[in-house]
Amino acid sequence: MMAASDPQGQIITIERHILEEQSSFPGATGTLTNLLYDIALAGKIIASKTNRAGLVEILGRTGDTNIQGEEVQKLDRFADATFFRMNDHTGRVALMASEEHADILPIPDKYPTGKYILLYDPLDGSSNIDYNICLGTIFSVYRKITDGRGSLEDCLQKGRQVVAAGYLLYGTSTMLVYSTGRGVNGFTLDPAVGEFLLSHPSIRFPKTSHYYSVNQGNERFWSEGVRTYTGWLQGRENDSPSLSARYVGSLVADFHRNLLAGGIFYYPADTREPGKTHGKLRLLYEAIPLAFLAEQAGGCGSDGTQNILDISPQSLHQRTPFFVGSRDLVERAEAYIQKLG
Ligand code: P6P
Repeated sequence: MMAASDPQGQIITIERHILEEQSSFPGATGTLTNLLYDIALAGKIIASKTNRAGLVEILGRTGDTNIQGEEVQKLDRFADATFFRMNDHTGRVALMASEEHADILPIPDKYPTGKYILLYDPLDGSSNIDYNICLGTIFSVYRKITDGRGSLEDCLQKGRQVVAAGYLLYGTSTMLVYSTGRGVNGFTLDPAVGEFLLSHPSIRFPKTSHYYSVNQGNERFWSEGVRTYTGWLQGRENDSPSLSARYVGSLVADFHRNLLAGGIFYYPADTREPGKTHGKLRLLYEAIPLAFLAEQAGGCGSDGTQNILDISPQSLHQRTPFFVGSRDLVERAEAYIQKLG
């Protein structure tokens, strides 16, 4: 639903929306507000490059591999550096952690630190860069819980402690979708004026779902419960929802479509190799922020047995099986896994 303006026809920019949200938080100092501004600006800068990724200076691989063992694209590195540099000097953040880096990212000593912790996947879906397919940035914000300039413990908080989370989607248009715990709102970048304008207020999963998103090329590695659940989604049972399959291979794009149209994304644990027994997706950088958003929109996120937001992270790059989307579909997946394994 496009609603870039309020009933009186005024244009609602993300700046105005964040400021108005701040006013509903007693005692808010404006630090989180400004941090969200900084994230929005980082998104605009990254978007300006993803929209021109076909040009030599930003396309292609760097020849390096990241902590995940994945090839680092020039655009990955650009997005990662942009997120860090937009936040390293502001005094709003005590510590950062990026899906692209093995360890936590302290604030340089020459800069002040603040009370928030920022975790981000700077460019999710980057294996799709060469094919001009949607990409995304995913972020989550926590309060610092330790003394001093922050430590790993600050990054390993449960998803229930998330203060704000969201994603940027670099698609046919650039969107910023975020929540501070008071519902989910979507903003579309108007490149003519360089502003994110409110286009999707108060997003909720529809009551009726339409899509399921999973890489069915991995089906032979799934448990019996997941295989049977997938058959249910496809219409093989009397009470099936008979959904259509949609799988982009960029988590943010798949999540966003299912959020607006109703559906579920899942990347189950698979038995292919020991490292993937726990699934492919990252708990801190992908599952927790999207599970937070899903819950704020009336859905939920699960690892197949428990709510993602209740998991105590043990390491920065911990992986997890991930089921996220319309609540009824996620809960049915849990039921099949509980019954059949
Ligand atoms: P597969 C991208 O690399 C990513 O992390 C997510 O964005 C996406 O949902 C998933 O991996 C795709 O993985 O194994 O289906 O290619």
